[in-house]
Amino acid sequence: MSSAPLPANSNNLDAFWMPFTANRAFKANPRMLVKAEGMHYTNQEGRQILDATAGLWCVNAGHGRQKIVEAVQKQVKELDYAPSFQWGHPKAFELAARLVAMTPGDLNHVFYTNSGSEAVDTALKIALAYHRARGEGTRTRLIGRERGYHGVGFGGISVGGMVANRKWFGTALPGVDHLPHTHSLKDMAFSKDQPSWGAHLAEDLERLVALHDASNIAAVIVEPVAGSTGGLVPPVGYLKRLREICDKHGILLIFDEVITGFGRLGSAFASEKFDVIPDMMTIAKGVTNATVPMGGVIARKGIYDTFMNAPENTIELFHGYTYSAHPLAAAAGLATLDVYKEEGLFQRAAELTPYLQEAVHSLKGTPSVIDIRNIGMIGAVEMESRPGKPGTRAYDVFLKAYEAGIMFRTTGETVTISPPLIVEKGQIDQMIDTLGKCIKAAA
Ligand code: PXG
Repeated sequence: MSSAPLPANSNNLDAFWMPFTANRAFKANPRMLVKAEGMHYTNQEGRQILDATAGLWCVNAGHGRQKIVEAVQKQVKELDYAPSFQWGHPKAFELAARLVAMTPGDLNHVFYTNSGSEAVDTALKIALAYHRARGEGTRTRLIGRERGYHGVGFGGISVGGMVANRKWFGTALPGVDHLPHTHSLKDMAFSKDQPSWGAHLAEDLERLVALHDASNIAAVIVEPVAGSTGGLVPPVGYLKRLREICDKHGILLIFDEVITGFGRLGSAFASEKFDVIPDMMTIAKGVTNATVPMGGVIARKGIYDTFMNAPENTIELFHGYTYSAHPLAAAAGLATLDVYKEEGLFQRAAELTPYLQEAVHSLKGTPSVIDIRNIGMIGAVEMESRPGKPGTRAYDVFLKAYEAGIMFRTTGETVTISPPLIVEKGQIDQMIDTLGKCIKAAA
């Protein structure tokens, strides 16, 4: 049964059970990345791969940024770890202050996690505890949305709306409902930026209130732009309407800004871009440029203040992680925010948006392409499935593009582009040109 450990240089790829990966296909034909700098990865064969997806929507300032690398190196020597339960370290507070200075309204308090999934579960727990602390403990129901992705914790898959992420894992959280997703090929195919159709879909929240009564509903969570299910852009007026209905019924509104935060839409956060202030927002990914894992929940003042009514020596919220506010993550976060600011990367993303928009929409008319969507530095190209073989066309495009030296992401039959915000126009051209060729080749 047990065997001797394999030598370190062995090519055995068996032991690592890879996440969200076709393990056997990958291990038969690995795409191994060994270096990254700027806009490029280098694979094990020494080939350069242009990063059209900022890793997994997270390396917004590009790879191997010296300032961030040095900050982490310095930090690991100075203070490798400090607990955040009943202890603190200065950079955790400094980063929180910097973050809340970037958020709109009174989104003034940061609760640190290590990932987006933990941020989502944390936000849902805060919502429940908040209502209870106010004496409205019957507000327990949570509302997500079809085609939403909120990570892989039990909370996240419960409010999430991706069937493959849910169907294997039992009943998940009870008391969860879903709003309809906002995508309709018939009504919005090839829309540029926000589609004009679809704001009325927010009214479905009124139906759920009528069904359950507002006194039983704690929170609504949505991605301002649904990333993982293929760049679904919110219809004009939709998010504002959700905000209004939540306000009317005392329901908390949570924006999952794990992808939309830190410049992806040409603003610090989607809440700023869409001029809608949620009660809580979740962050992760771009907060540290993905150099060190970190996530968080940013809550409005009124939520934080509600918890601060307990006697002074009691713990107000029984929640947290060993690595909440890890010093390396805090150091990476501070340096990352410096880089964003010094290089004006959010502004740069806003300025490049029309270019990416025209580039991605130039693929209209390519055989099999049935929709193209874009907002900020997100582009998505959806193809028709091959009869009886859903998903295979996009997977082929993904593999062909890798051979051609580009990293894309796919979901279903959609290919998404979400490059680091340092991308050059010529590199956008290269991405689109390669994508067009690969789509044709995958006919
Ligand atoms: N919320 C949103 C909106 C996300 O996009 C998470 C939560 C979970 O974050 P963590 O850090 O726990 O993974 C995410 C993550 C893709 C892709 O290809 C997207 C994510 C992760 C991996 C792949 O679209 N988003």
